[in-house]
Amino acid sequence: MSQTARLSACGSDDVYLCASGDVICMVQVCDGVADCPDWEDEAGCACPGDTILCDDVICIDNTNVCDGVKDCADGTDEEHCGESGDGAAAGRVVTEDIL
Ligand SMILES: [Ca+2]
Ligand SMILES: [Ca+2]
Repeated sequence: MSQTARLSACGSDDVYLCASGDVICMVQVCDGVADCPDWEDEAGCACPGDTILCDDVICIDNTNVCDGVKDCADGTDEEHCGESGDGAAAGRVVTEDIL
């Protein structure tokens, strides 16, 4: 879809400019899907419900935490498995009942 078509699809002026120059709709910001090439539109968003922040950029389902597979590029979802209490990084919500 061309930038112009995208803009008209968004309606009004509710658009977000990615650092890459791509234009997305404001409703696509923090919707859990990467619309900017570098996930920029999802950076800094609070993760909804049953998800955790991954790489400080994206949210992954917390059923993917400590499942033995690295879902985060840096493996943070597998990093603190088996540790207790303050082993978890600040801001990450890792519940005990995910198994
Ligand atoms: Ca998005
Ligand atoms: Ca995982």
